[in-house]
This record gives sequence, structure tokens and C-alpha cells, in this order.
Amino acid sequence: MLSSVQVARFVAHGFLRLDGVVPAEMNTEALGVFAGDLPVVPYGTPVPKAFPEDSFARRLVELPSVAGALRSLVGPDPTVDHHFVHTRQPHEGSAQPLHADALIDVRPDAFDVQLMYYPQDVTADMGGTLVVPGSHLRRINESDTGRYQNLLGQTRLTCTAGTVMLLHHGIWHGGRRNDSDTVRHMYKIRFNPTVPQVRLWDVTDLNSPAVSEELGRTFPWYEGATGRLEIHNRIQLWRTLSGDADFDIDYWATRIANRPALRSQA
Ligand SMILES: O=C(O)CCC(=O)C(=O)O
Repeated sequence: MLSSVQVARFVAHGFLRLDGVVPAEMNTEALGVFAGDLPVVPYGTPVPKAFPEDSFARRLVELPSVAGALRSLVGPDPTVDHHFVHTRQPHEGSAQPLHADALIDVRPDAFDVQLMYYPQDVTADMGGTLVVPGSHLRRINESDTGRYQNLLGQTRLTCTAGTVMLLHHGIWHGGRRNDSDTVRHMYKIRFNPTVPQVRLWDVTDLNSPAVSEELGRTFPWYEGATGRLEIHNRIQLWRTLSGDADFDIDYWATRIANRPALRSQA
């Protein structure tokens, strides 16, 4: 299971990276699996039904570090929203525009998690996924961010084979241009929670000062003033996730919620 500090880091960054957690023989097997057609999974199918025992996807999501992180974020028994293999062809000549994978999603107290799995080493010229850290709570409408070419602090994934990322559904991302001679695959599974996402992780360190440090982090692309709204958004999300309705950083959320009633109304 994840710790509170790791979940707070996810709430601030919008993603979590698990490097090289899938064993080499599964990475080799994946390339064969991805060369064929994936089984059709209707939206909202429970994991055991979507991915039968012993199937590749089932073994992937049951790897202990993947299963623990998923359970910490979406809880037990999530459903599969959809799954897809994203492929970037060698020398394809163009990058995918920056986007989020949904319409404007205004849920303040729930989020989906997207798993991205890379079965190969991804080098700098292979068009690794671009991610904008800290963008997930700035709600956008799918590809409306497509005109932004580069943002300060963006990350373009390079990794060893067997790396998995878990991302908040709102993260701004896009496949980069593959300038290499190699086909680059990424397998994505989107999970919908079926339980309230409250204290699902190992909460032993819930009151650690490192939790607030993570939640208060800023990113280089944030504007001075508007960037503060991102921290406010995180405070609200952390209140939900931790079940602590009074959680705050520097009194920001408490101050703007203060609306004293007339004593005569009490
Ligand atoms: O190919 C990639 O790295 C990202 C593709 C993706 O996430 C998407 O099309 O939504």
C-alpha cells in the first residue's frame, strides 16, 4: 500500500511512477499480446470479468506494487472504464497535442486512475509520454490545451522496460513524436472507483509534516496567483481523501469558507 506522503505526492503531481516493476518475461510477452487485438471490455466492467484469471492484464494489475498502489488510490473492486494500446510509429513526423482524456470533469470528491504501462525501454527519441506535473486539477475540456506546445517543468517520459505510471484522469499529457527506428507501445487502462476514496492507503503517517510539504509544492509553469488555486484545489481533495474536513495549509481554505451567522439565527 502507498503511504500518506506518497498519496499526497500523487495529489500534488497528479501521477505516480513505478519504475521497472514488471518482470522482463512479462515485458516480452506484452509485445506479442499488443500485436493482436485486445479483448473488448464494455465500459464499467469489474476487473475479474474484464480480465480473466491468468490473462496478461490480470497478471499486470495483480503485481504486488501495482495492486497496492491501485488499491490505495481507487480502492478495492474498481471497474475498467476502457483499455487501449497506444502506439507511436517510427519517424511518424508529428506529436500528439496536449490533452486530458475527458470532458470537463467537475467531480470534487472522486477521480479515476489511468494506468500506463511501458513494456520496452523508452529512450529520449522514442516519443515518450509528455506529462505536465500538477495540471490534473486545472479542469480542461479534452484537447483544448492542444495549442500549448511546451510548458516549463513538463516531463517527457524515458524509462526502463516494465515501468508503470498511475495518473489522475485530469492530467494534461500527450504522446510525443517518435523519431527513432522502433515502434513504441504504451498500454493504458482506466479504472473507475466503486467505493468512496477515503483513507484507502496506509495512513500510519497521516499526520507527518511531509504530507503538507507535498501538498504545498508548486510547479514552474504555475502563475504566481493562479498557481495558488491549485494548492487550494489540493486542500479540498485532501480533505475528502483523508476524511479530515478541517485540513488546511496556511489557513487558505478556512479563511475563505468563514461565513459567521448572526447570533440570533444560531
Ligand atoms: O502515446 C502516448 O504516450 C500517450 C497517448 C495517450 O495517452 C492518449 O492518446 O490519450
